[in-house]
Amino acid sequence: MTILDRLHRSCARFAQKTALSFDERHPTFADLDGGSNAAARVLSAFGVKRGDRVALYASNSLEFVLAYLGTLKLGAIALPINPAYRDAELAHILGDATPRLVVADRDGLGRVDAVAPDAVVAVLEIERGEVERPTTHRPVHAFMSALRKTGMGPLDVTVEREDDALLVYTSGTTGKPKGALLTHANLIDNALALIDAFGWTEHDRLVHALPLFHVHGLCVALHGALVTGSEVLLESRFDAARILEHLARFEATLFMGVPTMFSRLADVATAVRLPDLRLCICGSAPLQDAVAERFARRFGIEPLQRYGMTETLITFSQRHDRPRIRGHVGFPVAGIEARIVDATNTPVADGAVGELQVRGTSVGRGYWNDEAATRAAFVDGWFKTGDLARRDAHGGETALVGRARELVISGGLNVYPAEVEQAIAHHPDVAEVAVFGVPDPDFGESVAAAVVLREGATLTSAALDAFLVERIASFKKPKVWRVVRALPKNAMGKVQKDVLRDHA
Ligand code: MLC
Repeated sequence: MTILDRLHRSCARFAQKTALSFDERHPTFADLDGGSNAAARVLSAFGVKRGDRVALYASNSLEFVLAYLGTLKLGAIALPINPAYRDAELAHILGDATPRLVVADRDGLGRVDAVAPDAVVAVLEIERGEVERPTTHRPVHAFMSALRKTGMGPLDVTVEREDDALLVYTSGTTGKPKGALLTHANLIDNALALIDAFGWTEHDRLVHALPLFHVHGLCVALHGALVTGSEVLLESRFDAARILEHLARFEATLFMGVPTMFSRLADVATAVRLPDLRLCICGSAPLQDAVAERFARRFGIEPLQRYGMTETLITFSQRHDRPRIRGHVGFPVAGIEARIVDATNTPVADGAVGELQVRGTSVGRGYWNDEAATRAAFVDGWFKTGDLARRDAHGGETALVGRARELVISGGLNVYPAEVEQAIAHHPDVAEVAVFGVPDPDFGESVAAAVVLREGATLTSAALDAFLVERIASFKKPKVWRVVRALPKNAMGKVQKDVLRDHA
């Protein structure tokens, strides 16, 4: 069984029910099924075959959903890319994943053209309103127009559980994003496990304000809705006041988000009440108790916490029918085993802190084109999460207490300092740089940088910020800059980021 089989089942049961609302359009489950069949045919006409990668370089839209499902229906691999990525990040991903086709919106199109003029055969433009003549040398095809002219009947392609389905690039420890590969089995098994943990049924109504280009929005939110046959209001972006209004008007029963979203929702100054909302699910970053408290006080709902990673999908969750303990992420979901180990990979006793390792149905194969990174990610078949965890006494809930690796999670987005350090180090006036995370009231954590300038250089933080604009996605740019005379180092010559963090 795959997500596609379950989508098919939802279509058979709820053919005429609205599946998804976006931008004044309200396709039914039958429309989604037919539309994604047509999308598969359009992609196939461009030569996309089983195993090929199809890049989806765009923000949320109905077209994104159709192109994604169409890709899966061909047995091809969907490659969602954050549209915030700048030239270097995009060039790396396109060069590494070598997609046969890129589906992009207008902005994305120009960027693909600039960074990969020859790497990609064709580009399908997601039209929004008027289509102007594109400024590209390569043939550009209007996706929705092509879709309307194409047959909606089922395709003669069989997709197996072990087929690769999804390739998502995550910020890399070594400075370059790495592609985490997930199979159809990973996707469906995790969707079913989460549906059980959340008590999700066809009667639920989800306001979906997460980006579809990450696994939270795609695999947790969208897959769950397609599999259960529940209705979704898809948002193009997160705007707290607007989302609150939509939650009320749509009579949403479910909402999912990253901690920043819960924090911003709790701060909206309106009297809106949400009597239909039964469950709010928070993940992708640690939820601070204070944020949970503010949200619970405002809306009378304690967010349910779950834990995951792109590479493993969601491996821990609290349950909808059990009390929620703040600062905890519940238990391993169905199909997942977990252990907490010391530096020799020996399990520690309950109550002790160690690295969390997981294995089971949703843990992906590893990294695309990178056997060394894949080998390093696993030990004896266990995936090393790099997160430090503690299981409460007597096999109770697990709490995440820190990270074994340097990683900043800003508003639910992963940023590895090495990647930002490399970008800053390219500036000719920079002698040394260290990037680290600092607490942030909105994003939970944000990126900070300490820079040592070359002799005689007089660089301002504004100039450094401007230097980074076209080099890295803006969410990775430091929000706090310090120009320092020297970086604090230990006896081994390693930069003491905890010292920098304390100063910042
Ligand atoms: C936006 N900005 C951020 C940021 N998001 N800066 C730091 N951290 C972030 N997370 C910056 C932009 O770069 C921009 O800067 C400015 O804020 C305005 O951009 P925006 O797009 O209008 O921001 P906003 O809508 O406010 O976005 C905030 C957000 C968004 C929280 C809604 O970041 C978001 O959707 N986060 C969710 C990410 C997610 O889905 N993660 C799941 C990964 S999967 P400038 O300089 O250009 O003005 C995973 C596995 C799991 O982790 O377990 O789920």
